[in-house]
Amino acid sequence: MKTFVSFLATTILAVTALASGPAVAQQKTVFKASDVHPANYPTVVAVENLGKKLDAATNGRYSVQMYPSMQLGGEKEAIEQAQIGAIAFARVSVGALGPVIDDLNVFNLPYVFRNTTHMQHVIDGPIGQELLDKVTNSGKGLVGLCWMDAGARNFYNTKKPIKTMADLKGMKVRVMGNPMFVEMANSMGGNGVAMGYDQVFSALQTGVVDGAENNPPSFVFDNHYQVAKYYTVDEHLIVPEMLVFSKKAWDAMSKEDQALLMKFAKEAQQEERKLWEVYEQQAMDKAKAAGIQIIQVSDADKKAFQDAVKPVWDKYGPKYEATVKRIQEVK
Ligand code: GTR
Repeated sequence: MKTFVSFLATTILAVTALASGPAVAQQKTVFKASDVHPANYPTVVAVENLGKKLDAATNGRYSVQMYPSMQLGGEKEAIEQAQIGAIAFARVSVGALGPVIDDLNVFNLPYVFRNTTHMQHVIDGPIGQELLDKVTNSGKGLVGLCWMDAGARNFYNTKKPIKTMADLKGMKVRVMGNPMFVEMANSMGGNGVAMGYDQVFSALQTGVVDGAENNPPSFVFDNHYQVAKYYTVDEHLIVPEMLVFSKKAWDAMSKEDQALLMKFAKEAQQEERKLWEVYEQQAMDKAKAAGIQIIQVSDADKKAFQDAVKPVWDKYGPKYEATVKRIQEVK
């Protein structure tokens, strides 16, 4: 017995030494992160920088490996992979997350924000935090870390300049995989075609769709401008993005490490915004230099677009009425 006790004591000591010694300190976790956008895109850079900070603050216990350019698939795939813990970070549009966590769809209502500044005030404030928490508490295997800016979305196409809504008539327009957007495009006279982002370039090129809709950086830096020569600034959607984290990975972290990750995520939200402003301008400059015809919709015509989406509001608006009211009250 004595021998056994002393054996046990020695073993415990050895394990403790191991636990506090270099062997455990060197245990490393590399978090996989997925983004549909290429290197240098604001969302990609912000998550990479978050990773560098996490790496430094944890002495390399945690680091981030970014997989940009849809290397791990589109956004639907990224969300699913994060849910099962195959990857840790998915930076995705709220357009793609809405079908998974319905509360988020309030941000997918066309023209719900007055402008991008209004949207920023909403995501930076209590409503933004509540929706991040809704994701975390949804039981869907995700943690809502932070928001990211994605400007306003505009129509572009391979056929002709869209100057008024009538020009959209009968056009096959790719939208994100969310029924709200199909109905939005249809209510404006087009034919909404829901499709993953990974298929858009080829669909435009082969004529499977006539057009799509997105912000200037996506239009330009994901190369859609090479095939779609007409870009109409109508700003029908201002949809922010979210950086979500796998609940599985989250639960395996200590409270202290979780707090660090949250802190760096909040910093990433602000960093991405600064990068975004510059990138959006660069995208517009690049589009102009490439000879893209940029059509600015007049205020009167914008009103026509806005009026046209009434059926979308009639169908989805009532469900989000209370939040919409609060959004409208934000200055
Ligand atoms: C972009 C957004 C992506 C993706 C894409 C799309 O603006 O950054 O996350 O959602 O739009 O249209 O699918």
